[in-house]
Amino acid sequence: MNDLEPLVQEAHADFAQAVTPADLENAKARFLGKSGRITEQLKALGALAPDEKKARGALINAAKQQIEAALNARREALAHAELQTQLEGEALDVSLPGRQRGSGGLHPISRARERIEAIFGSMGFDVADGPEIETDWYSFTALNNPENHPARSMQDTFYVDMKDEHGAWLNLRPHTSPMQVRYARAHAKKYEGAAVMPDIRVIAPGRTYRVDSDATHSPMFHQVEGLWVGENVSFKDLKAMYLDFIRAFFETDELKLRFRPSYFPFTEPSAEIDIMFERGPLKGRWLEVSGSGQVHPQVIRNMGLDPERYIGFAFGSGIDRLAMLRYGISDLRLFFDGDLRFLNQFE
Ligand code: 2NM
Repeated sequence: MNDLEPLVQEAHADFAQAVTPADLENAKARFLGKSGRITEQLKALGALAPDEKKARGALINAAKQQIEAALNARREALAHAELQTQLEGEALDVSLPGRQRGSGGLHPISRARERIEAIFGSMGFDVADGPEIETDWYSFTALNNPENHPARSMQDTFYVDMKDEHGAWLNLRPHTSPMQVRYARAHAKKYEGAAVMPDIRVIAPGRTYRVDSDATHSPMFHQVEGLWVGENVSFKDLKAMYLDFIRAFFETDELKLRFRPSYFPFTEPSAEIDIMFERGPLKGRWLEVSGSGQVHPQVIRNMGLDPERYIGFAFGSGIDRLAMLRYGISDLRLFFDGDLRFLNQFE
């Protein structure tokens, strides 16, 4: 061991302590810089005798090379560590699914509505849609809802802070029947004075609103109402038509239907329509799927038609409820949460 050995050790220790390239360059200057420790040693050579100079010079050079080697090793180590940190920071998990532009899909209620429209379309029904903000006359009066009927109260119907030309508050339609009345009036007007009027066959699907909110009621829900008016229409037409529809909708003929007496202001007589599956998970229970009835003569009159000549049948079903039954959904609110984990199942 020579007297320069501790200096080499010291350089090793200093370089090891450097954690950034700048630290390392400072440490380098302390040993190899203009007034560094090795440089000092080399300067001191001048004072030595020529024969001593050669041996001492070789020793100093050897120490210098060792220090330079240590410096380079540390430089590489720091560069490697820096690269490592950078790579970790930019780490890519190649096992993750790629980010794609979703293709999107129809909401289950829209799918159910489109099925309903296609089925009724194939049976010769027109599809009508119209305003969701309605006048008092179309939502209630035309439909034979008496002035003091609870449906007209603030607890049942949403009102808009705006009045119509008769001074009555506008409302968010509580059913799609106003659209049936609008459609029937336009139809009646079109054939006014004609010898014969083609039957009115129309469905009105769409958003409806009522002050109600729990697991089976949403303040906004969807209805489809159907109307068939003609000179020679009967309850059996309603029954056959609805049975065809419901069997097509659920894609099964193993399904029974019954009418159960009920009450609606706009129909007389009125009935609930229940269905029972003879197969599958819902087998054996009567399920209420619709209201229905013979359109009240006063409503026929409000459609611009003579109730002595024309007879009408109508039904009203909840699209949400039909979709729940078809897709096996237990909570109505899932439709309106917008949770993609739920919605993506219907693509
Ligand atoms: C229902 C039940 C029974 C209905 C009546 C009419 C119209 F416009 F003709 F008067 N449209 N829909 C009706 C009849 C709706 O929903 C439970």
